[in-house]
Amino acid sequence: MQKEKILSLLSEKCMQSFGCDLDEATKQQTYRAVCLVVRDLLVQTRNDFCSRYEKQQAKQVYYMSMEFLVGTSLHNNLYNLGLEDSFRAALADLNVDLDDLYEIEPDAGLGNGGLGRLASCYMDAMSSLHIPATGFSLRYEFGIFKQKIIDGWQMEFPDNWLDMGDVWLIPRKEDAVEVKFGGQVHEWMQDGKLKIEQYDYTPVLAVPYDMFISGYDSGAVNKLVLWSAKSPSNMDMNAFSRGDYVKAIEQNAMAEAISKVLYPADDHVEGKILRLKQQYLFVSASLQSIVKNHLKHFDSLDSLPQKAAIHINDTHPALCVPELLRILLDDYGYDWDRAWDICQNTLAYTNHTVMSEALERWPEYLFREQLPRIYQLVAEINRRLVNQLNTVYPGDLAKIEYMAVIANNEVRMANLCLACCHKVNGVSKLHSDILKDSIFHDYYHIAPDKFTNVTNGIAYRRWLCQSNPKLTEKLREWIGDGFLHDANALEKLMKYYDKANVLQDLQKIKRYNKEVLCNYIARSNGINVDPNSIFDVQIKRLHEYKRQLLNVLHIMHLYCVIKENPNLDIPPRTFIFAAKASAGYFMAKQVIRLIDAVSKLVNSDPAVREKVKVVFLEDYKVSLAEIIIPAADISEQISIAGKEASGTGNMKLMINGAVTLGTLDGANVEIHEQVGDDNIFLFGLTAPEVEELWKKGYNPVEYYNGNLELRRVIDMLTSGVLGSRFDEIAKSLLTNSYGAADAYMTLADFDSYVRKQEEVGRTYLDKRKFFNMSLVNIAKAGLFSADRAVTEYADDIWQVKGIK
Ligand code: 26V
Repeated sequence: MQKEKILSLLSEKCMQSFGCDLDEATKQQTYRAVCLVVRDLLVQTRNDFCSRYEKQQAKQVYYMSMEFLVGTSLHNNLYNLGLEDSFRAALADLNVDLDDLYEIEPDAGLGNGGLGRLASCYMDAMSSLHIPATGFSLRYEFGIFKQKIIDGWQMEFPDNWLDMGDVWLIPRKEDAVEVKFGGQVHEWMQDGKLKIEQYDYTPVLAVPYDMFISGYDSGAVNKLVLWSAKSPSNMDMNAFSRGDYVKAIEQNAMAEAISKVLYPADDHVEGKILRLKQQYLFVSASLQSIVKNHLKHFDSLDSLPQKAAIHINDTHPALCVPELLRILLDDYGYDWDRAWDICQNTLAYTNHTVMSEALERWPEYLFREQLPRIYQLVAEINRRLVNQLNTVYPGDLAKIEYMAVIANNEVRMANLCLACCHKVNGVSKLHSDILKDSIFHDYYHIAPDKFTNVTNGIAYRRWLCQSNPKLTEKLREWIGDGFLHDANALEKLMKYYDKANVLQDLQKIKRYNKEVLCNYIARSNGINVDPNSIFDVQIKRLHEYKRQLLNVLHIMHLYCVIKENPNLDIPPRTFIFAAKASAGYFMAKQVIRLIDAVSKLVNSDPAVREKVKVVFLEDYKVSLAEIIIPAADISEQISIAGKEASGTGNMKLMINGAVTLGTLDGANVEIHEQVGDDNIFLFGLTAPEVEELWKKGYNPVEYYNGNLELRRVIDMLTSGVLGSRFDEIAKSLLTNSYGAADAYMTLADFDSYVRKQEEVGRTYLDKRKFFNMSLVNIAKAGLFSADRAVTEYADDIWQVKGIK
C-alpha cells in the first residue's frame, strides 16, 4: 500500500473519530487512528474469508478459554499484513515514529501465564493456516494486575487496559444473549415428553465484543469473541420505590461484576461463586451463539459434530459438557443418548497441569444453587458413569469414587471432561505420559484411544521475527525466507554450524539485544548492567514447583564463593528474574522478597557486583517478555521433574538463541531430543527418580547435613545477613510443618544445579563453543512452532482443514 493512501485513510479516520486534522492530532489520537485503519483492513479481509468458508460449508474450530494473553496487537497486525514499512514511512512524514505508537498500546493481559498465552499463539496460528476459528472468552474490564515491588513486597494494582486497549474491540450489542443463574427447575410431562423450565432465576446479559486476529501473509482473519456481563435493562428503574431502586442498582452491579476482573491465580482452586459465574456466563453465551450460527447454515444440530469442533482449554470451560447437553435436551428436544453422542463427538479437552491443587472442583451445594438445571444434568452424567464403571471395575469403590464426577460433596471438572470428550490431550510427551500412567490412569484404561499428546508450540513470528528483527534479518540473509512460513526451514542454519563469521554475527546480535535490555533495566531499576556478562534469565509465574528458589540459592552460593575468593576467575553474570505471584500465595511472595534482598546484597557489594548482578524486573507481561527474550543467553527451566506440563517460555528463549539450563521436565525433554546432549545443560533428578525418592522417603535434612555449601546458604536465610530473615522459606525446606518438607526437592537438586552452573560459566568463556550451541538451538526450534501444534490438533482432534 502506498504511503499516500495510508495518509489519506489516517486523515479521514482522524477527522471522523476526533474531528481534527491528522497533523493536529495528539500521539494518542494518531495511535487510535492507525489502529482503526488497520482494523478496517482486517474487517475487509475477514468478510472475504467468511464468505469463502461459508460457501464451502467448512468445519470451524471454537476455542473456549477463560484466558487469552493477547499482549499488544498493532505491531503483530502490521507485521502480518506486510504493512509495517509503509506505515512507518507514512508516519515519518508526520514526524511520528511508529515505535513510539507501539509503546502507547497497553497489553491485553486477559490471562495469567502459559495457558493464556498458548491460547493466543494458537489463534494466531489458526489464522496463518487459514483454519476458520473463533476464540471465546470474557472481556475482563481489569486484566492481570500490575505488579510493583515495594520494599521487597509484591503489590498489586488494577490494570485498566480498556482505556486505550478498546480500539481493537467491536461491540455487537444487538447479539447479546441471556444467561440464567439460580432459581428453580420445573419439570412436567407434555405430549409424552419431559419438559423443563427454569424459573425465578436471575438473568444476566452477555454482550459480545469482537477482536480480529490476523494471520501471517494470510487471507484469513479470525476473531476472538469476548463476552461482557450486563444487567438486563428492561426494568424501569424510576418505577421502583426507593428501596427497590437501591436493590435494582445493587443487582446491576452484581451482574456486571461477573466480567470485571480476571482471577489473578493459576495455582489454587478457591471455589469462589464469582468464578463459577464467569465460567457459566461465557460458556453458555458462547454455546448459544455457536448453536445459533450452526442453525443459520444447517437445518438441524445432528450435523454439529461434522461442522464444529469445540475445544475446552483446561477445565475452566468444562461447563460446555452439561450446557451443550442442556441446549440439546431442553431447547431442541433431543433424547439423552443422541444428545450425549453429539456432545462427545463435538467436544475435546486439553489438560495443562498435574498440580492437584489447580484441578478445578466445586462445592456441590454452591454449584447446585447457582446452576440448578446444570447440576441436575451433571448428577445424571455421574449416575450413568458410575453405573458403567460398576461393570468395568465391579466392586472397586475406591477407583469408582476417584473417577466420579461428583464425590465428597464436590463436582470435579476434569472428570466431567474425561467422561465426555472424544479426545483428551496433554501438552508435552512427558506430561501426556504422566496423564496416562498416573493421574488419569483409570480413564486411560477404559478408553485408551481418547488419549493423545500435542506438544505445545509458539507463534514464532511474534517471538522471533517481531521481537528480534536483527536476528530475523540475518536469518533471511543466511537461509532465505522459507522459515517465515515454515519454521522447520530454520534447520538450514545447521550448515553454518562452525562458520566463524556467522557465529560472530550471532554474538553481535545478542550483544545488541542485551544493550537494549540494559537500557530498559537502567530505566526501570536504576541498575547498570554489563552487556558482556552472561544474561541468565528466569521469567515465568512464580510458583514453588518452578523453583525460582533454587536459582536464588545458587546466587547466594556464588556470593559466598566470591566473598571467600575475591579473585575467582568466572565470567560475569547477570541473573534476571521477572515473575508475578498469585495475590494470595504467601510462599511465592516470600521468594520475591528473597530475590529482592539478594539483589540488594549482591549489587551493593563492590567485591561481588563486578562478577554478579541480580535484577528483578517488575510487572512481567507479554510486551516485557518480548524485550527480555532476545537478550537471553541462558534459559532457566528448572522445575522439579514431573510438574511443569510443558513450558513455552523455554521454546521462545531457544528460538532466540538462548541455551536451556534445565531439568528433564515438560517440553525440555523434546528440546533435549532436538538439540542433543551437547547443546543443553541438563541437571537434576528425572521424573522417575523423583518418584523413586518419594517412595524411599525423602529427607531434605540429610542433604543439608551432608553438603557444606548448601548448609551455608540455607543458614544465610535465617542469619539476618540478607537484611531481613526468611524463616518461613527455611522452614518450608527443612521441616515438616505443613505438607512435606521441601515438597519440590530443591535441596536434592542443589548440588547437581551448582555443578551445572559451573559448567555453564566455563563453556561461556569459549565464545565460539557457546555460540555453536546457540546456533543449534535456533536451528532446531522449528518443531516448537504453533503452526505444527495447531496442525496436529486440526488433523488428530478437530478434523478440520485450512481453507484454500
Ligand atoms: C488454574 C487455575 C486454578 C484455579 C484458579 C484459577 C486458575 C487459572 C489457571 C489455571 C491453569 C493453570 C495451568 C497452566 O497455566 N498450565 C500451564 O500451561 C502451559 C500451556 O500448556 C504450559 O506450558 C505450562 O507448563 C503449564 O504450567
